[in-house]
Amino acid sequence: MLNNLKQDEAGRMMALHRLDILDTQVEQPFEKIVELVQQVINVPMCAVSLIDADRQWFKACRGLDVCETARDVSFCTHAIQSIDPFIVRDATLDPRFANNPLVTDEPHIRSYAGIPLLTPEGYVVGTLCAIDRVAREFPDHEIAILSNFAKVIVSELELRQIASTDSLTGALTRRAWMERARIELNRAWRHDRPLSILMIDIDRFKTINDTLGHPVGDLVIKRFAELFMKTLRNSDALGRYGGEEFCALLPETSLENAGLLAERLRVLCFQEEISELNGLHVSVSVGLTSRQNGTNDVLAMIEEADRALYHAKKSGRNCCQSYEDLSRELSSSVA
Ligand code: GH3
Ligand code: MG
Ligand code: MG
Repeated sequence: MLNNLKQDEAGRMMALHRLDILDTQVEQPFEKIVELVQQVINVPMCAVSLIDADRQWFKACRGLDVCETARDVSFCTHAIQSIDPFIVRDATLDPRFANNPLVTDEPHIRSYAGIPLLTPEGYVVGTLCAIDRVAREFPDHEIAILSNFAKVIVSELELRQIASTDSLTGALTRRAWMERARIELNRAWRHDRPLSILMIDIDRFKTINDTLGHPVGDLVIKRFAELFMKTLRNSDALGRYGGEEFCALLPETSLENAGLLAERLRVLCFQEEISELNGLHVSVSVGLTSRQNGTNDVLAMIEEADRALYHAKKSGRNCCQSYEDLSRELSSSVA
């Protein structure tokens, strides 16, 4: 096997996060694989494990009743140090694992075979592992089967990533962004943390297409997306919500800070020089909203940001509007 393993942890974490797989819902291809492994290798436990900064998270598993464990006790942490299969025939005889709580206590792991999930870039993001409660060998033909399944998993992860990326801009597709927003909103809700979203729509975009042509329109969409991605933080997520409409997910961001960011993006867009526009400056309008106490519904937040965006358009475009200011104005004008 080609030894192109990259071992820097920061790069490995970025490769893992690019896959956008952590905390996502159950998906069929991975379910089928763990089921097949369980049957073919005849093991009580099997998992597709992704190694995050301080935990291992199971995209799919059988025979284990948790969806994650701490990284420091996990066998898979050892398995990702190399591109070769990592095999423990009897954990009670291995000084690295004899006192491990996963060995001495539930689920009483006794033997383990983990195949590294090696991405084409050369990072091991996790393992496919087969686990037994008795000491056992994992003969070559079983390791070969596991290795083939591990390759299928990596292909599935790549396909998933391609399907979740908008080809023109590199932003997330609407579906992938919604999935990420759902995960982040749940997290914000659980830990009572702030979270905001922006909806950004390019102003009078039809005119650009009509006067300068569709390819120039495409170029504007692409350049603005680049500008957004450059300006957002790593932990934020940009989605292409529709044709010339973007959505930005801002975890750990208050409404006030989201407002500052929205304004910065608005100004950057308007200042952007695109030679194909022959001196024309293109603007955007932004609607934004923040997680209210108890809000746990992505669609409700999008609806709020959309209403604010609609209002920004009505107010003359090239401006930002928050849903919170809007509803305050509306309720004071009713009173
Ligand atoms: P407003 O300020 O109200 O947003 O005006 P607008 O012209 O931007 O309004 P609208 O949202 O109705 O028009 C968006 C246009 O974007 C319509 C569609 O033809 C064009 N469009 C959608 N997707 C693409 C794309 O991928 N490339 C290009 N060039 N144009 C697109
Ligand atoms: Mg528009
Ligand atoms: Mg639009």
